[in-house]
Amino acid sequence: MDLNAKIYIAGHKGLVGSAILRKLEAEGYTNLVCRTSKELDLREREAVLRFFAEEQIDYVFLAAAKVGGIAANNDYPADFIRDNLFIQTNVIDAAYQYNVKKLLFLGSTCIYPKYAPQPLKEEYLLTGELEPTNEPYAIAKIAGINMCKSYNRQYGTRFISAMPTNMYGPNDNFDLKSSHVLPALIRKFHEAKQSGAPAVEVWGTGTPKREFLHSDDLAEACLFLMEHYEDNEIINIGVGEDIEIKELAGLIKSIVGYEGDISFNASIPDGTPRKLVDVTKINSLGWKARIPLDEGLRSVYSAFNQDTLIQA
Ligand code: GFB
Repeated sequence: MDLNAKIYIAGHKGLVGSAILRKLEAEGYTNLVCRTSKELDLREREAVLRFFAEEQIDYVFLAAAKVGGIAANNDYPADFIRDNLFIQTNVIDAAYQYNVKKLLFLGSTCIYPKYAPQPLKEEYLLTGELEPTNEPYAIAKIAGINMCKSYNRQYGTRFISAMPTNMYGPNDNFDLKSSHVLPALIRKFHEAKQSGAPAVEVWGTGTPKREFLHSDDLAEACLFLMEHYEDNEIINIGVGEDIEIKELAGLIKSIVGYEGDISFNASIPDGTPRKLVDVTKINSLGWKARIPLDEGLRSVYSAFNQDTLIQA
């Protein structure tokens, strides 16, 4: 990508898109195009086509999606499948119609079967049943992957798909009902420390394992793939290491400096028991995650703490 190529970052206000935007700016890209969801509702086909017609975009990072943690996915299945199908279909099709040079579509590791062998190799896609709590979201993402592949096959486009593992970083969602586990636990331990609550409730049994990738690492990987990856098949982005939820809770508890207890509410679903990605493919191309979880957690907590001080 030339430094003056016109690059559209769809979803630039979110965890992933904002990290990609920061990375592109830091690398010296000057012609970056962004729209908030108020300015451009990506679920509206006509609006998206108009936007692509006006802007004549060269490259697209498709990081816009309706995302959420286990509870949001479980409670709003229709919203997750509908909004994601609309967003990705409109952007991918407009990118084809207006001759975008290359597009990166971001999926998720929930596209892999619930009981797939670990670590998750790219070829395990569509080899078994999905995890029910996020099946609608996963099916939308699988449709996006297939759309990229099919457009490449039929129309000769260059649309690539990457599957990042669970992510965290600046601009995450800290709302307890809709967030992912990591920001939820940061907030829960922080608030329990402030209020002197005797215990923090962690959902599920605490035994599932998850892998956590800092969004700055992810952004670097996205740029790397945009520059070096041409394959039609998906590629994982991850760290290659995972941690039990109860261990994560212990780590956040100590970073926050909370001294009470941890309780587990097993009436809330655990979701997939484990989803560690195999990163052999991306590592062998020359990219590796750099930010250790402990360091990433400290920086996220320090930013969260500062924000809450400013708001108070
Ligand atoms: O991050 P999370 O919501 O999503 O939950 P998934 C991960 C694990 O942490 C689950 C447990 O076993 C949760 O039960 N957990 C413990 C908590 N305490 C909490 C809490 O306070 N809040 C939350 N949210 N979880 C999502 C998918 O799956 O991950 C999406 O639903 C997507 O489709 C995304 O793939 C990356 O990792 O289970």
